[in-house]
Amino acid sequence: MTIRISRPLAVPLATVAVVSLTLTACGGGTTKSSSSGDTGAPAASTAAKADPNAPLKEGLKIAYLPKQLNNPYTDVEVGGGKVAVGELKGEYKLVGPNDASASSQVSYINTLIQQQQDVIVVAANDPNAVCPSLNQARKAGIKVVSFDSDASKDCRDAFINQATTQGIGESLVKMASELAGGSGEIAVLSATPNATNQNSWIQVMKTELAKPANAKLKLVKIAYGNDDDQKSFTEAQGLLQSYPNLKVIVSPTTVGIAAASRYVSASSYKGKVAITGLGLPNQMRQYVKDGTVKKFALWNPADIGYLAAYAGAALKSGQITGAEGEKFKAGKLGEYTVGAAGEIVLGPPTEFTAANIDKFNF
Ligand code: RAM
Repeated sequence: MTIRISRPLAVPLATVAVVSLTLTACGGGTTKSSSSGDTGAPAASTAAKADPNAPLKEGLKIAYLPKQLNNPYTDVEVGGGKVAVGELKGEYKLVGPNDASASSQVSYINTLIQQQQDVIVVAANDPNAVCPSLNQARKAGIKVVSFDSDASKDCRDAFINQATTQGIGESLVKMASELAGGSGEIAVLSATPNATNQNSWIQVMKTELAKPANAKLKLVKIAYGNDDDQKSFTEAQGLLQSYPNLKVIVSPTTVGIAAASRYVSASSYKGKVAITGLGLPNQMRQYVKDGTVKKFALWNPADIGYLAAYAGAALKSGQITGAEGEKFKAGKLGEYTVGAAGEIVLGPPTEFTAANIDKFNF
């Protein structure tokens, strides 16, 4: 399958030279929802015609609904959104639950509809649970942009993906393989069992692990820390106790990787079991410095929030409808092109090691 990967014109992830992971430009796409069913989707927005020259509307009410509020990743993400909404001369709003459980976001969406927001930017805790209310919002004229964790594509206008799903899954396996020396037991410490983003990355990981090149790597368990620090800590401990031959814990969540690193750094497993995955450099710095963690990856979460605001404003202003091939400008990030199924890809992730981590501050 070939998809169009949107290429920003000028998008350094940081102002310094960094080692970017090599990503393939195939596959990826949006995540699959198990049963989208009849989601009450309004008539396809693509029926409307995009006018790339339409002026960007000012004063737009742009509301952010991340997976959960008490997560340092969320703070960085919506921080970028706030900056962009300011540039757009709009009204920024942030609401959200304190836990990332499947149905925790529905009541917030209903309130945002009543408040007549212009754009809802949402990181779905479950691709389908949010759908009926998101489609109510769309029927009321609100543009829905999913970011970070996609909603079913039947109930949003565009999806800001942090990097290609394929690329993230591949890089997770690549880092695990390097750390395991090409063979041995690995485990995944994920976020919640319903998270669209983690589940789609794990799906790619499984496909990668089934390839002959990875035949000696064995995925023994997928554990869920629910993006709760304490539960993630306990799950990491449980993995190490249950699997004495475990070589690597791969945690594709900033909450999980930080909790697992904290556990291992103070345990007898330090230096014996590797931790990798997706982490915030500021949370991971101490574990890289003390030798617990050799490498991990991420993108700049602030850029996702920033790009989502510009995509929402472009949708609400009629510059784009979410159809493949449409282009819009995203402030300092430059021009983006909408890919297949309304997906807009931020750019490649960055791999962090002791050699470059001090160049990043988020
Ligand atoms: C956690 C969340 C988020 C994910 C990052 C990598 O903070 O699960 O959705 O994108 O990790």
